[in-house]
Amino acid sequence: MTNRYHLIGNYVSPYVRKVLVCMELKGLDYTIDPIAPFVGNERFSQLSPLRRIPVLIEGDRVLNDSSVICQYLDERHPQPSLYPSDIGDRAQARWIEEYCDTWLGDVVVWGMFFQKGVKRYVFGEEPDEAIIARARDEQLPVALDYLESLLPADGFLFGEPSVADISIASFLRNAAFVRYTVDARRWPRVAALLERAWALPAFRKLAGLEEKSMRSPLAEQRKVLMELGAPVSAETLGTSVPRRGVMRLE
Ligand SMILES: N[C@@H](CCC(=O)N[C@@H](CS)C(=O)NCC(=O)O)C(=O)O
Repeated sequence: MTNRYHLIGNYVSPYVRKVLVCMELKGLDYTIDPIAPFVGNERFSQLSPLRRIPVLIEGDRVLNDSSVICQYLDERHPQPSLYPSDIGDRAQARWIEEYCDTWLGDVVVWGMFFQKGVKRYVFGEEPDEAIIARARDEQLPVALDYLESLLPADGFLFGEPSVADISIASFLRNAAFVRYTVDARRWPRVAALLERAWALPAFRKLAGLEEKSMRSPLAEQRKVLMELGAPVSAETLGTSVPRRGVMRLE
């Protein structure tokens, strides 16, 4: 039997992780084509006009953007709900998700993870140390101050884990990938939330696949992920030639 959902996107992407955690929390079956956006073929360009991951395929339906996908999955499969029931809390959760997708994405993904990982290992270029230092020493601390001011001392933001907690934990995983540890003395609530969120079975299950992906060249990732039991699809939209995305020059 074919799975209802097919996801295109690499395990190391925080946007893909958001969707995967939602699917795992909801117990949905899926297949995955774990490509990096940079190696997508022409078919990928058709499915993802901005050449970005994740893309969710459900039969003839193609959905782009992690927030759109998470909300769609939540509406299709309401239990457990990943959006707070109170309208005000729900708006707040969406804002935190948006803040992570945009600003934490800029700082953690483009300022740190792309520079230290993708740029060197995918494009064979030297990282820009000034961009990394600014992201790590100036921009991320301000973002962590802001998150610290929002977070509760215990539990999750709105009781049960919501898309807001998932977003924070997904993006800060990428900071951990480049060996950044949130200082628990300076940001105790952020550090504790990360510990709680990353301990959820959904995050734990993905962590093994992320770590293996990080340690394997793109060309070998499908094979090693299959060996680990990941639901990798038989077909891929990946090529062996990385190219720059549509949206960014850096
Ligand atoms: N707003 C989008 C952003 C997705 C995104 O930027 N994904 C990154 C992967 S970490 C990507 O595909 N980047 C390629 C590019 O921008 O060229 C979402 O939430 O899905």
